Amino acid sequence: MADKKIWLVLGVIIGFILAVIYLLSTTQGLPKTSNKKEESTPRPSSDESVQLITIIGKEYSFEPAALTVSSGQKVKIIFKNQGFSLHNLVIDGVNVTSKTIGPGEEDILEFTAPATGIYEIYCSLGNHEEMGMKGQLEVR
Ligand SMILES: [Cu+2]
Repeated sequence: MADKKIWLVLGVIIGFILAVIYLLSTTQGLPKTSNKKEESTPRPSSDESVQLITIIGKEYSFEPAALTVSSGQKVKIIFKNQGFSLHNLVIDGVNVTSKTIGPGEEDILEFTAPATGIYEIYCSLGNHEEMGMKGQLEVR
């Protein structure tokens, strides 16, 4: 009697596991073929097209001070403060402003390059811009 029960329970468990495996393989298999094309097109193109730029800010400069990007390009700027006081990075006309960060800190700015032209970059704190914390973003 006890043996029969164990086999019955085992049979139910094995049947359940097989059913789950079957369901998983069919549910994964079906959308895989339909999603593949949608997923594979945007992923590589968005990753490839991001232009990564690192800008070092300190007293009183940006390095590099001249940037060139293409209009419509996705741009990711890693702004690092390697000075000894607070700094930030503002790009005029692009609506891009970093956080004000302390020495050793960094902030990441992401935006899509606007229409062609030259956009001023500066630090908006104190007289840092006058002292030389400025640069230019050229959009071609
Ligand atoms: Cu500054």
